[in-house]
Amino acid sequence: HAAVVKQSGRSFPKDFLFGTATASYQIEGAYNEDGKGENIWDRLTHQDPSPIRDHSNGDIAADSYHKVERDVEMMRELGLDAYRFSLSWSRILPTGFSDQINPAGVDYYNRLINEMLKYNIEPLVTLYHWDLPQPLQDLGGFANPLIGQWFEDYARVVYHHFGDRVKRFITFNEPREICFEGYGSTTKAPAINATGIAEYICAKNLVTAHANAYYLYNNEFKASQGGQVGITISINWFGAKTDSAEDEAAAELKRQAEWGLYAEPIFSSEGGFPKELVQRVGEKSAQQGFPRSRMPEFTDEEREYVRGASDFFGVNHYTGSDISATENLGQHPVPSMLDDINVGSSTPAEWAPSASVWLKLSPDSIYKTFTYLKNRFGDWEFYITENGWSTEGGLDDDGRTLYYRTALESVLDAMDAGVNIKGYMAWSLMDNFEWMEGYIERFGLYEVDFEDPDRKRTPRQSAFVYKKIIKDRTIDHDYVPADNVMTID
Ligand code: GBH
Repeated sequence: HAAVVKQSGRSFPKDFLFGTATASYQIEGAYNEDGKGENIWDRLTHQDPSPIRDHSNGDIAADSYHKVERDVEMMRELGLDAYRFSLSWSRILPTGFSDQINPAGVDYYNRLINEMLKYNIEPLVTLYHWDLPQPLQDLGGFANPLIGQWFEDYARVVYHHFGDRVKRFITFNEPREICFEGYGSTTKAPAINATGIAEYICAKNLVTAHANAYYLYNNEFKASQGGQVGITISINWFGAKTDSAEDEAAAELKRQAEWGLYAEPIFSSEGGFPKELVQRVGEKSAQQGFPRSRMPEFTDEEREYVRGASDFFGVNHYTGSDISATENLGQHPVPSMLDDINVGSSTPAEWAPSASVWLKLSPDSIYKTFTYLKNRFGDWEFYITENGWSTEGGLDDDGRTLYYRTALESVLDAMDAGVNIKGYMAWSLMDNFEWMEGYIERFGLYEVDFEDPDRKRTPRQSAFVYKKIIKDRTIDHDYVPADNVMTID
């Protein structure tokens, strides 16, 4: 692989957090054990006909509910500083509401956290990675403003039970995927498909629910627990395809619709939804005969409440694309977010493909993203809470190794440019249920044998490479693992 020419010799600071990430529904299994309630992914994957590519589900997944010791052993093998995982809301609160706590669910996470802490592996805990309790969905889910109260009540239970040991909480994983994909399309549960309407309603309710959980921590827990609360937004790089004013404006609109919708209310100095997007949706709504904009507004009080409500800025970053005002515009339902912005995207032919259609190796998109974020939103503490590469399986995964090395060089570029990136979580520790793609696309540093009742985990080549990077705190592009024997150092 000649693509990476940089042999930097630069190093990551000692206190930089190297980790891996997973999510509850994707790894835990035990979908109906020990009192866990039904969630929206249980419901979606059990539909007939199945909307999942290989008709699979997360009923067993990687069986992590029964594998605390082995999962932590893998973290120790890699030498991780941190591990990001998510809590299953319906495992802790089977009905979604906080009046009924499931002790077995609390116990599972206690055992996991305690096992990690034995080996100084810091837990980064996501409260919500897409698995809403079904009873709350039956009441409208994120389209109901009461989600703000339900989530706050759940957050109180989480802080109360785990906050003595967990010092970094992430409220939501990827608002775009929750709102746009779940409510404004059919590509994630609950697949509401109220295009051009529900994703905007969800966005306002979600950032407000996040702020509730942030202030709750500040007011009732911070003094005694001393931790931090942030949010993770999926941010890929959208640059203009050419330097024409039209393409620049198209790229700006794309950034605002894909992630500014969630980042701007929390992290910008003005707060509220992004200006050009608000204007565009207002104009389109009027043309379409709506008496008011399809995009809800914030009152001044609401805007002030959400603005600045975070201790850090989490980013899941995977790739990038070039945005055009005129090319590849595609066909979109009316109304819809995609019709509202009406831009096209493409990627350079030389970017290597992964096993996922949407994921190409974009060599400097981390640098571009983070320098942009710092310029636009200011000097936040940033965490890269996911970054990773898919294959169709197999232990020889040069493509993944190249991806991680390239990405980490780009992280160093951004840090050299003064961006305060505090940590990096590789997606993923192990193969898992890849949502609509089932078990077809594999993101793990460890391969999981889903045919084996024991769900045996085996390190891939990239696991050895990542381990060496963590240990050396630098990227040796020439390193080739000598044998495939994994040990705990
Ligand atoms: C992350 O999302 C998720 O947080 C994680 O759970 C997931 O396993 C990981 O990525 C890998 O996918 O197929 O063209 O409709 C990253 C953002 C948004 C990327 C949805 C894939 C589907 C595009 N994801 N997108 S498409």
